[in-house]
Amino acid sequence: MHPIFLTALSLIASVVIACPTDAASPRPNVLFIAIDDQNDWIGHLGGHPLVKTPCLDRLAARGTTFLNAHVNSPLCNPSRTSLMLGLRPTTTGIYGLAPWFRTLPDWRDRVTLPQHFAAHGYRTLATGKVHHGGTGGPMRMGPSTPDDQATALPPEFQVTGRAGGIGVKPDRKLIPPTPMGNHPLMDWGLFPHRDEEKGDYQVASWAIEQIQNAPEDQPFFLAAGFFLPHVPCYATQKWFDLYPDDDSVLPVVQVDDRADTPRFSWYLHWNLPEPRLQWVRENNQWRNLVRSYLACTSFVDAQIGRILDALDEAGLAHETIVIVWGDNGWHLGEKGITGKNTLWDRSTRVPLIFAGPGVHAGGRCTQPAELLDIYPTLVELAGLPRRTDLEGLSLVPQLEDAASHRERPAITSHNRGNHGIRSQRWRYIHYADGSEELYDMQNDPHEWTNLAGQPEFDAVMADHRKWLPKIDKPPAPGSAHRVLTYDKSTDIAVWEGEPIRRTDPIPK
Ligand SMILES: [Ca+2]
Ligand SMILES: [Ca+2]
Repeated sequence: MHPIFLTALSLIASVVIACPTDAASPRPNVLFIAIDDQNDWIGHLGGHPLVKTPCLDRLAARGTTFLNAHVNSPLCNPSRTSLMLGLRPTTTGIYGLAPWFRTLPDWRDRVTLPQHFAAHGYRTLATGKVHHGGTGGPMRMGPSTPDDQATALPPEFQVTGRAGGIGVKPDRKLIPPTPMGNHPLMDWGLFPHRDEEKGDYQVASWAIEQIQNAPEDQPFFLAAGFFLPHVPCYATQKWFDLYPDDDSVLPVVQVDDRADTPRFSWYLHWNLPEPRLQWVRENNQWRNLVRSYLACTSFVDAQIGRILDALDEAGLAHETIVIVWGDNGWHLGEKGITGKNTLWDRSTRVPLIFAGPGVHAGGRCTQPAELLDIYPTLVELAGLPRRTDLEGLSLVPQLEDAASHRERPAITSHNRGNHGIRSQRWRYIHYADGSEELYDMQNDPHEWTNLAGQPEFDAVMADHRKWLPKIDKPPAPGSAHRVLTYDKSTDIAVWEGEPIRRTDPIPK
């Protein structure tokens, strides 16, 4: 056969071959799953030896999981804002539970991650806690007002479903009054109800309906945000029964662990509703809290499993990118506290799992990753136009080869001047008053021995200091709730409007 004819034939063949591929591989859907206050107590992350999360572990096995993924802020609103905007908290000045970023002129028109997908033909849907204020907007207690409508902006998502949240709850708190305000959310324990009465069950059900009824001619970006294991952690007997009712469930702690952490480390969680370890111990609540948290973790895992099963049953698993992330971790006694608002691994390390088209199956990445990386990663995976105004780095190299090197460490900021730098081996912390911590995560995974100040680690410290954010904005207008500022000239910190002096006793 004549060579030109052969070439023509092969061209035709390649066109013919290409056509069905294009038809069978439309732009991938995105299933975007958030878990609130979920630390690294996930089976395959190894954060707790007894935790049962079979659904997330199965997802990790069919995708790539990040074993060293960290939040950019250890608190709901700043963490989620950072992820959705693709900007560090130090760039926006959003560190507290307020403001909602749309109230700030700089970010009023910012195109968030789902809006970028919407702008490129995706149908965007959301249910539950995706932003700090649910599917969008500030946390509100009542119905919308005419003022809201007057300042109406394009919706964060085109379609919104069940609000989720706590769902059914007992008439009164199950645990004794907690110090530092006896906050109504600060509660946990065994509470009889049906799974279906929980907000998270309803969130999963709504997401499943959307998958089952997804239009065939338009890709979707479906966000489902789970509230648990955020407090209050109520669970029924069958979820409690997954865990032994003895002290084997307790995390290992060192009694005087805070002896070598700077006093300033307390300022980051100075006066909060979350009780200290001493209180949960003295009130016989430690095991109850740990089992409640574990039970709720398994409950959410099962709800995610329901959604993933629906995706399989709809035949969409091979054309849907699934991503699961947690917005911040939670201490359950480690470092003498419960709660978040710290720069240690228990507060910053979270699940981050990708699966689906373009993602290597069975990948386990130990390179540091940040939630900030999700925006550019999903944009690249879905083949959308890239943006040049994002501060994260695409994780696609690690999704193709988990060993692919990533130079940048994970950087977590909690209020201006306080930063945690997590590299593959080390955890370095710098506080606003200049005090520091350093941990060798390889030999001291519990971060028990602060190495800062030991001359043999000077080079490691210097190496990590290089990554401290160059932009470090003060709190944005309207900042409130868990906001800390510090004045070097007077050495006075201000926590939620109240001054803290060097000699003030640490609140219990
Ligand atoms: Ca949270
Ligand atoms: Ca220590």
